[in-house]
Amino acid sequence: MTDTRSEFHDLQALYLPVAGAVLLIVFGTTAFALVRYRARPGRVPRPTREHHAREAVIAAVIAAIVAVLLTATYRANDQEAKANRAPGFAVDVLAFKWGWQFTYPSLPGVVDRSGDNGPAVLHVPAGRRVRFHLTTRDVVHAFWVPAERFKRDAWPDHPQTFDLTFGPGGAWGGHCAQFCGLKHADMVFTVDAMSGGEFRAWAARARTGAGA
Ligand SMILES: [Cu+2]
Repeated sequence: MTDTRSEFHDLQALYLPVAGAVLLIVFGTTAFALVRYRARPGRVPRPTREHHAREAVIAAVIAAIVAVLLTATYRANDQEAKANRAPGFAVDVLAFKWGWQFTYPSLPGVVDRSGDNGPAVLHVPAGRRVRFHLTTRDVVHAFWVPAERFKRDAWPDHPQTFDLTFGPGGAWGGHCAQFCGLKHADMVFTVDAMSGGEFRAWAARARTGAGA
């Protein structure tokens, strides 16, 4: 999966009407019962009766809705976790207390790291599939880009592989999403998604800088 935004947008479009309908039914029947069956002088409540057939139908309908939601959710999660067979531009992400390091296997020597110059910048080509390898040097962190609707834990001994595609020309914020100690809140980075030409120019500059 590369575009996690569309995947989860579709999922939200399924959940929202169901949640809305449940809200209307619950609040509606409660309000109706409050008004219609409120206590009045001289009124005696009718004894309740069992409605086995009706209750069985309602249970079946609820079970069917849950089954649809579960299937759609697992399918979206599965799509998100699946790395494409053809890896795109590769980035190795190393999380550490308390920063990020981005290296690029196709650009040897080029390193973007959090440090004195501020948060690390992750450079990626826009509109192209980017293959990530994510791990951590110390404790568990999490790679989170809210604009991509993507979050993944970083484990010390279990590197994670996933694909993402970033929209054209933009800079987005990224955070560590797993409380990891004193400076957890400072563990941020920026994603700089550049168009093809811009990206090639950056790669050429970065490579020259790395060689120097
Ligand atoms: Cu962290």
